[in-house]
Amino acid sequence: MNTIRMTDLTPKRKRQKGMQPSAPQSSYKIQFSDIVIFIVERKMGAKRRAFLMDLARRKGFRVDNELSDSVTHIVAENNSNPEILKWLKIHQGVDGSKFRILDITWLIACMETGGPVDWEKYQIIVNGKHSSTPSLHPTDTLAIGRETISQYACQRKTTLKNHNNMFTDAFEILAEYDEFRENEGSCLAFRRAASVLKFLPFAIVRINDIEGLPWIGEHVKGVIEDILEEGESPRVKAVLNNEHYRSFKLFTSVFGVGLKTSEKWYRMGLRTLEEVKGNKNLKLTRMQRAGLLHYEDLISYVSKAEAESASQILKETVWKFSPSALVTLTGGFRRGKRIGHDVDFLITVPGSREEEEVLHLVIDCWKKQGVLLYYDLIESTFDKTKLPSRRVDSLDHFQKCFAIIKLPKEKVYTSILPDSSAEEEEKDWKAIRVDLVVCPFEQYAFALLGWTGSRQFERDLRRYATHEKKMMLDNHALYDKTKKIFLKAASEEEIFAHLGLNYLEPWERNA
Ligand code: DCT
Ligand code: MG
Repeated sequence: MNTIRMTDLTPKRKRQKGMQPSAPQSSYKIQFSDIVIFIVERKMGAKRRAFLMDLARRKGFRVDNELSDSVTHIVAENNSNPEILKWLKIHQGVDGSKFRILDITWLIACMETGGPVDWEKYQIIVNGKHSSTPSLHPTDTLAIGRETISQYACQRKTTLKNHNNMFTDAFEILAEYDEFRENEGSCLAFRRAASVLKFLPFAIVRINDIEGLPWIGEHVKGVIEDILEEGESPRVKAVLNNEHYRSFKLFTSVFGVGLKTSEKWYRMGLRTLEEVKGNKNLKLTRMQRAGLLHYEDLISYVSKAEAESASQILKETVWKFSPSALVTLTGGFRRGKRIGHDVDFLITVPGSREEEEVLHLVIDCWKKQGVLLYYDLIESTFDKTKLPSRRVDSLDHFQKCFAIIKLPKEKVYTSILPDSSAEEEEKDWKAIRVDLVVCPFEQYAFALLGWTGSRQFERDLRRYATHEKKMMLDNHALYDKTKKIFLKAASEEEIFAHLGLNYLEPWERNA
């Protein structure tokens, strides 16, 4: 059990002066309306104050920028009571003695508990000491269980409730930067750290909170420290302004453009999509041309409602040819996400070989109906004499179709002229990306598990199978190397059981 040490909350570096803007209170819903908090900047610094204000607001607390009569709780860090009273008098022109003045650990305890906690033991009293030392850090129970936090995402329940967006967003940017530079090791390190932080049931508010967590290396720790102390990471800021990163981010946002093409365009001195489109020497693939043509639609996320209507359209078509086919929404939407960059589907036909034909029939039908804006059909390359792939990130061998379809929508007016001035044309559809994957019924559970993701979850599941169980898992099968047999499974639950893992629901796989 660890008790709160005041040194834990002391910033290490001298911070820059000046107010750091935080998101306004109105951005967040107030859940505890009878508490109004004011945070004293003295000794804490503007950036840390803004960071804590933002965090508390996100947790449903009302935190005011100014000290007014509405304030019920004043919170300070590393200050004695007389110091605070003097500061309040000079900087706010108020008599602070009429307020309840509490140590910052009260606010932290509230945020970790998810609601107001008793304030008595957190009061900063006149002689400058706390009336009683705050005894229990609400994460103590977790700290005890820290050793049990697995290094594998498949042993952690990770829902979409992320208490540490501030850090995981930063890691995602740094991981992308490394991905673009092909620094695979460092990229993976940031992704693994992000995955661990997404799992944490509390927000990190001080550096001790990350003690004992897996995958927190020096670089990762440095970024967390920066954000805790300054409210932002200079490293992330530099990446966001980096020309290479910005160009790759833009280029790879086009459907059909990967690292190789981005590198080529970047070397050619291209920096914008206008320059790409205007360059007559470029040989674009059919996929890239479609990606550029429908760029605006594809860059705007697909909503859950749009995914549902794509699902309806697909089912109607599939069932015309194979009434007993199973059509399952996979990918992020199956994990409960509200938005996605595409919609993923898995199709299988129990008790027949009809699945071998169904995709061709769907494509022909959609072509006739004018639903297909683009498609790339890849035939199955599955070879049942081969063992599951050793590569964690390898593609599977199912027949699949990467498509862009027209999704009918409410009437939307889009300009067709570049200066967007006059003429407007009615466009009653939106282009969305759809991945259709077809699998034989006996591989359905493996395909479903593989296509549900997240990618980080899948990577760790395979790594776990290899290193902890001497088994090989991919989207087609599970092979036991010790017994030299393939382990059959009719459901995801059975695959988890073969691997000796507790079952995780799809929405707990958001690692
Ligand atoms: N997948 C896989 N092998 C691939 C591609 C994907 O096993 N080569 C799995 C992992 C996630 C799932 O399929 C769906 O992939 P995406 O659509 O890229 O991810 P997502 O989780 O659905 O996220 P998004 O919301 O961005 O579509
Ligand atoms: Mg997807």
